[in-house]
Amino acid sequence: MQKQLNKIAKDTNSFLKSFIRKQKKSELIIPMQYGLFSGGKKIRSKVLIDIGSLFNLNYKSLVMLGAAVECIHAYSLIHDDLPCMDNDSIRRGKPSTHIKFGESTAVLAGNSLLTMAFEILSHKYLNINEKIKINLINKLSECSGHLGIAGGQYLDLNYEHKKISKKKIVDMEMKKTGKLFSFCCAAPLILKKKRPKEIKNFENIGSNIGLLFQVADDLIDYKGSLFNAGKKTGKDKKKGKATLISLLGYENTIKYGNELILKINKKLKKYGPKSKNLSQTLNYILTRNK
Ligand code: GRG
Repeated sequence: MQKQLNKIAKDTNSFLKSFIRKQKKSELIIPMQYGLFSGGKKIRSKVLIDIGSLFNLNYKSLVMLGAAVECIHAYSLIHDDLPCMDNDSIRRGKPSTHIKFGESTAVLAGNSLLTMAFEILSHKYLNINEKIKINLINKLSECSGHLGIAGGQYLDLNYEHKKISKKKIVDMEMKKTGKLFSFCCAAPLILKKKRPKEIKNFENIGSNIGLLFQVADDLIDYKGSLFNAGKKTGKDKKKGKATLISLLGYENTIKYGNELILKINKKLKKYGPKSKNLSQTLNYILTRNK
């Protein structure tokens, strides 16, 4: 699993580096690269490639789609760390982008990474049918906006220090973290021109993977260390964050995570041994320490 993840991270970074190298230079490139190449796991790309392998899709195209997703992810982390958001000074064991380059530069580097995702999807390097490209761009923009990551982040910030129901917390996590995973699960089916119903099924799998990811993130914040996690831990309680762990407790949250894995695996059963990679990824997501 770790070997596959390392290969995907290496291939994604190589694509992104060469994409940036071929562009004109600007002052923002250094902070953008800092946010993109400071050691992220590339787990979203892994999920996208695992789903792509269920449908025998071309690895290089999947890496490019993953690269676009990683640009959005890096953008969300840069903005998430800003003082007006979660105000974190350490990310991936290093100073956050705004600590290193200043707040306004971090905002602009984040914005530029968002638009870079769509430059990648619309670029001629991604050699796919134009209609499919438009569908991918439409899905990724929908997942990133007010109905997706940005909307989820709004809820996350607004739920602080309030008593929030489990249903609302799940909805918030599925937007904030789940929507990007939904794109990763839907994109291979969009590429394969599958029916909307099938695409929707995989979007739902993505929402549950996002929720699983967030469950693990809560567990890391609760029990993990700065050394392993590469970011400060124990913050959720201090900030009065509405999390599943604050509602269910530590043990029940682990149980909830395992039940999510069973639920997702059940949906993947019809793909037989081909779904083994994704099942391994799910276990990795829940048991990771960073
Ligand atoms: C990106 C459209 C858009 C809007 C910005 C700030 C913000 C609005 C959203 C924040 C969303 C956010 C930070 C969700 C948390 C997801 C999460 C647990 C991230 C950590 O992901 P990892 O562990 O990170 O995959 P690495 O470091 O491995 O890349």
